[in-house]
Amino acid sequence: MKIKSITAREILSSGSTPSIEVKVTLQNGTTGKASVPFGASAGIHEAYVLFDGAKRYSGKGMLKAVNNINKKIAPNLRNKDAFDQPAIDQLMIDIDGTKNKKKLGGNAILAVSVAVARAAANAQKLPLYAYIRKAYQLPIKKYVLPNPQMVVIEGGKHADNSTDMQEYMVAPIKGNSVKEEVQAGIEVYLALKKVLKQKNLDTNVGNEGAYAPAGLKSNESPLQLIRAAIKKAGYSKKDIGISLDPATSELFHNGKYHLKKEKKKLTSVGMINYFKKWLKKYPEIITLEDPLHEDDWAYWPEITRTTKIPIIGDDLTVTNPERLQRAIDTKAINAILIKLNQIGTLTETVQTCMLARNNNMMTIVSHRGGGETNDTAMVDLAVAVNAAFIKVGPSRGERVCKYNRLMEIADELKAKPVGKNFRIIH
Ligand code: 2PG
Ligand code: MG
Repeated sequence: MKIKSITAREILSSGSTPSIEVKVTLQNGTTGKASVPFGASAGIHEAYVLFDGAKRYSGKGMLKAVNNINKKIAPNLRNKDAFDQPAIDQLMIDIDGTKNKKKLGGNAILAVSVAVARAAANAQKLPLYAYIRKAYQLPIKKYVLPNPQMVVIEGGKHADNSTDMQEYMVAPIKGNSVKEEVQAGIEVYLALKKVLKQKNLDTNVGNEGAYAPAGLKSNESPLQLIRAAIKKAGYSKKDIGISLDPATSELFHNGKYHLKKEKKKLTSVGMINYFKKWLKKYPEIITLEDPLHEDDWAYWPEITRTTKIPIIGDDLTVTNPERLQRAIDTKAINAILIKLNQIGTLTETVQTCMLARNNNMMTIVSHRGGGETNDTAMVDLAVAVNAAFIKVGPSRGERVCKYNRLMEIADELKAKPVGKNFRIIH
């Protein structure tokens, strides 16, 4: 099925900055659309996000990327086979010619990549998740759906005056149904609002729709507040775990991890010990993402070896198969965060997911904290690869559309979430 046309437009994302929307039309008239997000605490090894850098939108316009799609990508992809996604993606990688997709922009390439996949899925009358399995001939038989990982308190680069650490999440793991797990997560989020109000803390939300209260005493206090909220909502740690993403690349300057809230400067070993104390005190913590910075390769194996929970690479691995291979070889992590825009094509993203899977590593597919859109491709990807979790905020339209898509797929497939067995590769 040949591609007839590709058109890109500048749209708005949740960060009140632009993003790109692409429409692909196939020769039989079938269309597919996609839009792409970007991060606030993006890792330095991610695919390049091409912003205009001029005056409009404080330099964050995306007209250069839009132009690259309309003028450089579209003419080269016209008449190419939309059903051959690996070839489509490879062609864009070749046209770009740089290691981090700097010339065309990772944002431009990814928007086209996902829009082509959607058009192809539509032409084959398949939901996107089923098309992804088919297009890459993934050797996965059953559908085991991801649990939610809901950001309920946020700080760091996602909010002013909150914690140094970026994300405190609740992870419902009861496993009966996606609907029940989403409901449980939201009920805890709403209970947390009451807990915060009782303590005279504000309930304004940050970039990802999680609370971002000023005046928290320490980086540890959210753990106590969330523990109280889980209880208040009538759940226990059997139903709901806590997941953390301190996003420590953002805390690391001049050789030390800076915790401003606590006036502490820690070494890598100090940071590891800091988290180990938490893990001991809060056994409900079930996953820990980016406990060390994106190039702290020497210390990652130590925290992974000496803790019992999944240690997730995000900025460390940036959905990049080469960086994941290094992490596998050095035993730096035992779980990986997946973001389509970190690497910039659907094909490379699926490749990274399968590399993780073949090494017995769970995957968590994630939203972005800079500018999100209403695109839900990340959910279909998570379902296609049997990811263990989807990490998404609990409020704001660009977040809840992801949970709504997951619940829609659950109804369609009559499949259950992975629940407590999230570490097992299904
Ligand atoms: C993260 C993400 C998503 P950002 O660090 O995991 O929550 O944040 O998109 O800002 O990099
Ligand atoms: Mg992260």
